[in-house]
Amino acid sequence: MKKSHLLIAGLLLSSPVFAQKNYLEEPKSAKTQRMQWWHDDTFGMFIHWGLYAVPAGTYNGKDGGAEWIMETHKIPTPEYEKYAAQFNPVKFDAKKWLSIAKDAGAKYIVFTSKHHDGFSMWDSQVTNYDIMDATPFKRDIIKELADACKAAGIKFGLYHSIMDWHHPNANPKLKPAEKPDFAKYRETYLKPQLAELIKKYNPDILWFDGEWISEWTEDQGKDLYNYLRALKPSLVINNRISKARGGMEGMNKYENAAGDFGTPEQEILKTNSQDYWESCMTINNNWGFVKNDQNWKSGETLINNLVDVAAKGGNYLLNVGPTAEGEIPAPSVERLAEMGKWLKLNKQAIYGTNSLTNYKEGDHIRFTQSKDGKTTYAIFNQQDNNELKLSTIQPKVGSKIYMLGVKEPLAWSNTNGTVVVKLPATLPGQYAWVLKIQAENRNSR
Ligand code: FHN
Repeated sequence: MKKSHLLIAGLLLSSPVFAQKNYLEEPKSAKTQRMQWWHDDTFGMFIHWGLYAVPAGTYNGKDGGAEWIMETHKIPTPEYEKYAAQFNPVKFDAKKWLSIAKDAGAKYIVFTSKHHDGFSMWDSQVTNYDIMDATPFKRDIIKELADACKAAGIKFGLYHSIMDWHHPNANPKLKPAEKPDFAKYRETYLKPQLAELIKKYNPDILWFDGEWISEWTEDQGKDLYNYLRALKPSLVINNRISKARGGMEGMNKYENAAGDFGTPEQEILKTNSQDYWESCMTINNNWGFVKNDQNWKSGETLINNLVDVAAKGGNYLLNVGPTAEGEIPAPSVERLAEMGKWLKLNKQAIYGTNSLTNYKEGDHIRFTQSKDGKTTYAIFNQQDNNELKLSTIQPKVGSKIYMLGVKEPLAWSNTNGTVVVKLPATLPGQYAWVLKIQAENRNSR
């Protein structure tokens, strides 16, 4: 090819027209491949941590708000900024946090890089309102967490709020000299900070929030999605980069929205879904640390939630809110450890499984299926006189039925489609048990 043609080709290919790939037009097969690890991992640990851990839910003697305390008590920005000088989490130990996540059976974490209060939990080049410049702690928390994730073999995700109560061009309540210029915030602050996070810490997931503000639009979400995927094509990004989710139910209300998965919050879908989705939930009642919130869900409830979510084809993102000293509250650690103990025995029924069209039988039995479709897992949390009756699935004639955690196969019969499985006198572990059954069933995904 002549030099002149090479030059023209070079100019064309470097032009935005050719360079800008539209990741929103990604083929389904490519998305399935990109999302496979995320869907297989099923269980993640959410971490809400920032300046709001200092007041810990109480301001001027009044309770209310956690990570929302600035808004709840209408704390003026200069007043709220003072928490930065008090933020010195001397007990923070990223490796310890990751061992808690790993012991829980979590396969990824999602950490709040910047919540609505606008405080950056890393050494940002576009602001001094960050952990390195504004606090006595002066350690790059996000780098320590990213390194600990790598060492622990756990995927790393970052939560990032589009809404920003601190930035003069993002918070319409502030009266800067000129009218807030949201586009300026988006182009000279939001996007550069996200580019920093990707380039410095290489996250696997970006988890947006605060998209409900009137300044944010679906078109801006699409532009941001393409911008981020161009920086890291393998990124997995939630649907709160767009405007599509309908409130806390979390699933898209219209087609072709930006984002890869739905985000039900504090709730689980009522039925299974062929779309990617992740239910995020607190263990007590708050995302950020609240010293007076001792309303902890039981380990049994959390395990049953995980089973229900997995049977419906979703992921479960369970939150911890560390203290201002940098410690994950003991009641959270205890419950996460119970989940890890259960998963140690029953993990093959959760990780890397698919949802079934008939994902449940009654209120106390859920089903998942192996990827090859040959094995169905019946997960139950109630049984009568050491028997479990099933009619939704039909084991292969002559096949063996096992209980996870029990060596010997179990006796079973099938009379006109009613399968009765004889359970061991002593069941392994607690709260819920798994039968491994060779049964061919129609897969919902
Ligand atoms: O306003 C936030 C809230 O503080 C928390 O971060 C949750 C967790 O997803 N999301 C928003 C409420 O929907």
